[in-house]
Amino acid sequence: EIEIFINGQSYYAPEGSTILQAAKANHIEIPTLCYLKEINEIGACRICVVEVAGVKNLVTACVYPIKEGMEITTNSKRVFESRKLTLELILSTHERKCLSCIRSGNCELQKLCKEFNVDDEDYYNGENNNWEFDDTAVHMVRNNNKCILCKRCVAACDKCQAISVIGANDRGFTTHIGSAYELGLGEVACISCGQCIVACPTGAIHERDQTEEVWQALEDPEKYVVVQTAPSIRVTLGEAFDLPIGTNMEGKMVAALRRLGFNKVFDTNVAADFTIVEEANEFLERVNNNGPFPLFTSCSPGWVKYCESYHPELIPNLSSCKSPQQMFGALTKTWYAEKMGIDPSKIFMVGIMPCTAKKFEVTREDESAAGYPDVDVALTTRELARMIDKAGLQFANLPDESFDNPLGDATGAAYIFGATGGVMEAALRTAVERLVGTQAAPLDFKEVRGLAGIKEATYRINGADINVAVASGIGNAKRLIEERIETGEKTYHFVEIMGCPGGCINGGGQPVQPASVRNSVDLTALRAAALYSEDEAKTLRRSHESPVVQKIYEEYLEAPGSLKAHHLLHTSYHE
Ligand code: HC1
Repeated sequence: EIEIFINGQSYYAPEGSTILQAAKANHIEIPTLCYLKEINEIGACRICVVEVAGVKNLVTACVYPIKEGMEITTNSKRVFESRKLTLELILSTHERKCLSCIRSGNCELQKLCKEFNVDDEDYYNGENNNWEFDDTAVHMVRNNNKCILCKRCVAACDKCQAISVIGANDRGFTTHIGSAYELGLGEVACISCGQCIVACPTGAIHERDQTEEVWQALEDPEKYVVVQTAPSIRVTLGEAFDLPIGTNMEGKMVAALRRLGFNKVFDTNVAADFTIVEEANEFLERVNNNGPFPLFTSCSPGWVKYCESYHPELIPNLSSCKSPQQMFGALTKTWYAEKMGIDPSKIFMVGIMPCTAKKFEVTREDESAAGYPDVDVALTTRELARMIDKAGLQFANLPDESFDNPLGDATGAAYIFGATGGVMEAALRTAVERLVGTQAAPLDFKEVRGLAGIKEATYRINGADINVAVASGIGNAKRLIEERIETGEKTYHFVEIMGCPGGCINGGGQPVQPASVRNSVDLTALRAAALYSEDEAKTLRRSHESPVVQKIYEEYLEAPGSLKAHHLLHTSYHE
C-alpha cells in the first residue's frame, strides 16, 4: 500500500489503484457516469474529474493511477464547476421528461443533477436529434433521446456478452447508439439478455413494460389469473424497496401478489424440480446411449437463442427440456386446469422473471402444451415492483404469507437454480443418486458453486469419469465452447450455461443498482448467498424427492421421459 492525500487527509491504498478505486476504498465517493467496474473503464464522460497537485488540468479519476504522496482534491470549487458544466452539456441534448420516466428516482443522471444544482431551465433548449423510438424487439425499447453516450450498454453487449450487436453509429453531434445499418434491435441477432439495461444509468433503454396487460387480465372477470415467481425474485425484489441486497422476501412477495389480485400465487421452483427430473433423465439416457455429449442445459432463453443463432451445430446437444417457466405454464394449463375443472383458455399465466429474455421465450414456437401459450406474459422483477408501488402496497410492512397449494412447495435444489452452477448441482443430486443409489449419493457438489465465469469438475461415478462444466455470461460460454469444447481440448458430458454473468440473480430484469453500488459491492455474490442458505434450510434438497413432483408423475405424467412428459415438458429448437 502507498500513502496518498485526499482533501488534505492521509490515506493508504494499493499501488496500481486508480484514484477512483483508492477513494472508494477509503469511503470517499467520486461520481461516475460512464465508469462501471470491470465493464466500462473508458474515462469518457469527465464527471469523475479531480485535481492532482502539480498537474495542470483536471484528471479523470476512473483511469488515473495513484502515486506515492499524491495530493488529490475531490471537492474544490473548480472540480464542482467542471462537473456541473459537464452535466449541463449532457442535459442540453437529453430528453428531460423525467416525471414519468421509468428510471425517475433511480436515474444516475438525475441524482447528479440534484447534487450539483443543475435545474431543467429553458436554456438547455437547442438543436436536438429527435431520434425515433426503437420498439422492434420483444423484450426492450430504446429511446436515444435519453441516451448520454456513456457506452456502458455497448461494453456490456461486447465485453461481457460477446454479442456486439450495438455500437456507436455516426460521428459528432449525430453520434448515437444503434445496430449496424440502423437495423432495429428486433432485426439483429440480439439474445434479449438485457445486460445493457441493467448497465444503463438513465431511462434510455428499458424492458418492454407489460404491466398494463397484466392489470387488464386482473380486471377481467372471465380470466383466471395465475402467477409464478422465479427462484431468484424472492432475494432481489426487496432491493426495489430499499431493503439490503440479498434479503429473502419470499413471504412479503407472496402477500403482495395476492393483494394485487392474482387468483393463485405459485412458485416456479416447483417446475424447476420437474426440469431437473426430466433433464437428469435425459442425461442418463445419453449416458446409456453414449451421447451425444455434452448435454447442454436449456433453461436460460438468452443462452438458447445464442446457441440457435451463433452455434446451431450444437442444437442436437441442447436439452429438449422446456425452461421451468414454460413447464410451469404447461402443467398449469393441463394437469391443474383438468384437476380444478378450469377451462385452460381462461387461464392467464404470468411469470415474474429476473430476465428480459423470458419475454421472448413466451413467444417461442412449440411452447403451448394445452393449445394455448404456456405463459401469457413474463414480467421482470422491476415491473412487479412498479405494480406493487402503483397499488399502494407498503412492501416492507406486508405480512409474510405462503404460496398456494399444490404448486407452491419445492425442494432446496430448485432454489439454487437462480445462481450459476445451481442447475448443474441440482441435476447432479438427482442423476448421481440414480446411478449410485441413495446411500452412496452425495448432496453437495461444491465444485460447481461460486462466481467464476467458467467452472469445471470431474466426478468418478461407478468407475467412470463424468466431466461437467458451468459457464455464465455469454462471453464465458463462447470461450468455453470455442476454446475448449470445439477444439476437442476437453470432453464434457454435461454443461450448464446461463446467459447472464452469475446466473439469473444478475439477470437483465433485476432491480437496477447504480454504478456507485456495483463498483463497491459484489451484487451477485450477496444475492446468491441468500439462495444457498434457503437450500440449506430445506429438509428436502433433491428434486425427485418433491411430493408434488411425485404425485403429478403418478397421477398424470406417468414417468420421467414418458410420451406425455415429452408432449408437455419438452420443446424443439431451430436455427
Ligand atoms: Fe432463472 Fe429458471 S432459474 S432461468 O435462471 O431455470 O430467468 O431466477 O426462472 O424458467 O426456475 C431466470 C431465475 C428462472 C426458469 C427457473
